[in-house]
Amino acid sequence: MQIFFDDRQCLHDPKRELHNGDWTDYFESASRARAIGSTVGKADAPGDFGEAPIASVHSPEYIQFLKTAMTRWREAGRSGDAIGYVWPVVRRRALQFGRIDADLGQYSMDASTPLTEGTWEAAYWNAQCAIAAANTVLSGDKSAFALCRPPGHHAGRDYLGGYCYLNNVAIAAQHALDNGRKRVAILDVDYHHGNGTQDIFWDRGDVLFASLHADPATDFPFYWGHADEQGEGAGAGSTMNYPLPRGTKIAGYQEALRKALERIEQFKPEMLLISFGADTFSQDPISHFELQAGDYSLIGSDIAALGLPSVIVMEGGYDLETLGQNTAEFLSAF
Ligand code: SP5
Ligand code: ZN
Repeated sequence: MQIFFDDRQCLHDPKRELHNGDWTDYFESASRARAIGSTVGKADAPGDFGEAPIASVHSPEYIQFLKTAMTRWREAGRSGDAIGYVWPVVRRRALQFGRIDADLGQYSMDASTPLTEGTWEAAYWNAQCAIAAANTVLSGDKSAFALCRPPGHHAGRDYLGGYCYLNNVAIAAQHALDNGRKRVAILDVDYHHGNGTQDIFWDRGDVLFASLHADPATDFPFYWGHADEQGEGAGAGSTMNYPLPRGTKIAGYQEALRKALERIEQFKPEMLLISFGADTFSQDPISHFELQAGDYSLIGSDIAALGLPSVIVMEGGYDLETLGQNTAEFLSAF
């Protein structure tokens, strides 16, 4: 399986985040990429597909914000990473500000996703990896892996959050649709709900979004991922949410996975894109499922049994000791 990674993805390197009310080292570190890279085998740098595939998912204002936020932050006299501290609750109005703090709130959904000097460049090459992986499968390979980091599934059309800036899996899915595919499915098996991906394809009938995740009644991102969220308009019924309780083990996980896979089969997609997070692992420092080593090959096999051309995109997973092994195990099923 071809694997895509670009060293520039490590230019994004926030120092710390707010965790349970205190500052802690940033969980989504560049070391994650190295941990995964050391177990999954040789990776290739992606080609440069340009900004157009990114702009077909994200708004021009948001892309401009990502590119310029750090310069504006410095111009405002700030040291350290750029983090918002005030939000337009329920997006009151589309006001235009010149003030960086106001824009940080306008274009983000949480305070745990700082911008650093290298964030745009890292996010850009990160997205190129996802596009390259999709392109490889469009060209006939059975599967490909985008070693994305920072992750993407919490980022919406015009907002960042949950360690995510550009929605890599959504960009790859849209790239497939813009290159001749009529219907694609996205299966999200990160511990957290993929709110950004859901928002992006909410009213779209050509993309099925199915997600298994910790019940948002107890876990981030709280405001998305409940079972009754099923899409609207042309997308009514094309969003499927399978919230699972904390403590979920492989048996309960596979039961929900079977339902999601049945739904995907009914949809008859031409391509499957998988948002893979290893933060479902029992030892993950910010998550609460009970999956064990060995379970990832079972989950991978269940998904691979669909026999669909598959693009696997890396999302979360924060236990550096086991992240590489669990990811390699999942990939080996494809
Ligand atoms: C891609 C991805 O996995 N993003 C996750 C973002 C989660 N950010 C906030 C997590 C807050 C976790 N607090 C957990 C307390 C556990 N005792
Ligand atoms: Zn996650």
